[in-house]
Amino acid sequence: MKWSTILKISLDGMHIILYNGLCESIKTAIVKEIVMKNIIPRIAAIHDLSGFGRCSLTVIIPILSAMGMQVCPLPTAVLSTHTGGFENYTFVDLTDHMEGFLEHWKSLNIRFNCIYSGFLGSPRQISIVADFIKTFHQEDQLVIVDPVLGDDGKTYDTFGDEMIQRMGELIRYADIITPNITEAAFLLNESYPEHMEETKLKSWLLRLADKGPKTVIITSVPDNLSKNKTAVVAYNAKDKRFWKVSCDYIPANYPGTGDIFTSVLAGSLLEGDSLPIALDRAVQFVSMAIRATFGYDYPVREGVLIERILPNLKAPVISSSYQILE
Ligand code: PXL
Repeated sequence: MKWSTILKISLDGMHIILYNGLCESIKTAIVKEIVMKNIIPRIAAIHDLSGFGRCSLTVIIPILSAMGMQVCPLPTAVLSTHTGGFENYTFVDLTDHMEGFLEHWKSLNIRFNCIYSGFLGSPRQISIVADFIKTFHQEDQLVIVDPVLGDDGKTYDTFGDEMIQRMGELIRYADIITPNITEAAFLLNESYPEHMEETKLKSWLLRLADKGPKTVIITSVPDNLSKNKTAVVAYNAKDKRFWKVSCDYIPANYPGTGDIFTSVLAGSLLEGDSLPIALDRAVQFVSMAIRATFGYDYPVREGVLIERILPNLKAPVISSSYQILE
């Protein structure tokens, strides 16, 4: 970027006078700071674009934009709808185009504060995403891999054993992973659990952290004590603490809620929130989205009405319900 452009976008009149009085090395340091840090946090979002049904990029972009982040989509596939509950959808696999994005962005020296991947279009995309993470690595960057594979004990339509196995390779590169309980079971080669005792849950979190990510978050965990509750649990290998956020279970399985959860979590962490607060905000937002939708006779496959509640992302955190698991 040219000095003049940086001055124009980042310094007002008063600061320009001060700036002009500085020696060249300090000027260079200021420019470097502005360019490196990104005035607006920037996220590379590696997900599919499903035209209808509110999931992946169609919820990720509005949520993170509303939270003040710049989203740069690297689409993995383009579909007419998502794969849950629709038939005859079109699916355009973009595997052959992803390296072109990577090369072009590299030539532009784009810096990302966060890399966030989700639904991938083919097993071959695993190594492309791993390359992307290595190429754009920088200090203080957050790498989030949502290992999208399935839900309710089953894989999504387009995935099989190869994708499960290769997703296990990709999570090695992540700082944070956010599988739901079905995906956690797939990654650990375990069967889908109807109940989950705390000791077993902790051992799953630790076994996933052993694969590389410092923070492991499992969503949609059935609550042992109450049929009307579900929970999100997390383990942070840095301080060795376990966290849990419970919420009311609403009997409708809306698509896209995993993408919504991880987007709010990412935005919250990039805003500087602690892990338990970010978990809390993400759980509260998903619950609010489900409640905003459930009261209507609205087709489940069309997802939750985030348009109604996006402004809430700007509200301060009001109450916290997270617990530490001893
Ligand atoms: O939200 C997960 C997801 C993302 N993308 C596509 C999907 C699904 C879940 O069904 O089908 C295309």
